[in-house]
Amino acid sequence: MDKRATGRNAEPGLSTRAIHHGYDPAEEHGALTPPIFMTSTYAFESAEEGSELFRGERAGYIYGRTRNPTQALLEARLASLEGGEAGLALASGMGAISAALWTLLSAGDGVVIDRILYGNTFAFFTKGLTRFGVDVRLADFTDPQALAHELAAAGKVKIVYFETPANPNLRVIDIARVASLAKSAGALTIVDNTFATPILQNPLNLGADLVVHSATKYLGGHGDLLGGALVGASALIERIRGTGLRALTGATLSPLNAFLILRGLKTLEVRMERHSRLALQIAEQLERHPLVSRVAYPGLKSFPQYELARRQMRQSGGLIAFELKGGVEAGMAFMNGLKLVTRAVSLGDAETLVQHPASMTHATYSADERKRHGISDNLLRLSVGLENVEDLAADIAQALDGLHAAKGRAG
Ligand code: 4LM
Repeated sequence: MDKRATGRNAEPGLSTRAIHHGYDPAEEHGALTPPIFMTSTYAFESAEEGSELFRGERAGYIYGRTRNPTQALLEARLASLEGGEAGLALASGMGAISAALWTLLSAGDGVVIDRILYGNTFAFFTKGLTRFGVDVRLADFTDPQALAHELAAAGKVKIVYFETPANPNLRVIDIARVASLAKSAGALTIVDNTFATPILQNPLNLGADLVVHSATKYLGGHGDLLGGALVGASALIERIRGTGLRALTGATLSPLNAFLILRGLKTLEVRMERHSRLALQIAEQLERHPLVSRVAYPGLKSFPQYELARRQMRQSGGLIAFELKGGVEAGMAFMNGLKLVTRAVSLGDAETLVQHPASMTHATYSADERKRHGISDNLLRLSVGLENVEDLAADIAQALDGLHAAKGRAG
């Protein structure tokens, strides 16, 4: 979508692009909503045309594993929102991660990852890629010296990979700083932007080479689908489409899910504003409570990287990590005492969700790894939804009061 499209002499805003970019109703019988192309394959006008398409001598659709018009619109909108040349839609966040890294890495290559990642991403690197001869190294990316040390120690580092804010403890990493260190070492920087979404930050504008999303979360936004996406330079994206998606994983997003994510994108900015506003109120409520020992939320002044988060992110997002004074036992009792908040993994939905990373999303880390990497066994993760904040606050207050009462009885 260019400047002329809105009649305004500036690039259209994020919501305008999320709603209009890449689609003209006139091309589809005037349909306001883009159609869903439920097709697995495409007819060739002639045998010669089919051969030319396969040889790449002509552009067009061949088969649904690699391209579909509904996916293509989603890819164009995500690329526009992230400020990248091209996008690639995939079946899940893990599908996006594995398609990208299997395309870009070979046996003998090095990769440096941050110590705090979503549990299955951590397992993909440390238990998966290591089986294929990839040298996987860990560093604390909040410490640039530690990253520089690993970059120098490893042989051929091809990729530097991290999440910010990180799952589950919301540690924030300086994207520009890490990307510049990676660049000096000749490595590509890949950033998982799932927690922030393109509404809160755009890693490509800060020097990253590829952005990863689990579209299952905020992009879809309604807890009804799995999806993933990548955004980066066209040549890089087409390499991953041709190798990682087409030949190595087949992790294709269905056209119906592409449609649902396109629908979710239309309200992404509105939702992120509300998620962020509600989460700050809940984080402040938790911070004030005597049974809460620690709250991590990038929008709280007490957050260790508050200044970096303010500089790097437009808003603070919908996730909160916190610990209760009574440890794991109190955490479990608190979760069981909640009536409105749902006990579930995943995040970014309209429903507020709570989970215990050590025994759930991050159970792929051993107890020793969690300890060394700073993922406390006491940590709870709250994905603040879109309900009325008074109702959420009341539910959290009554569950905390329940702990008080239990503590009183025990004492
Ligand atoms: C969860 N997360 O944390 P798919 N990247 C990030 C994630 O949080 C996730 C993925 C990738 C959770 C799932 C149960 C930062 C997932 C993987 O689940 O494969 O779409 O995304 O609760």
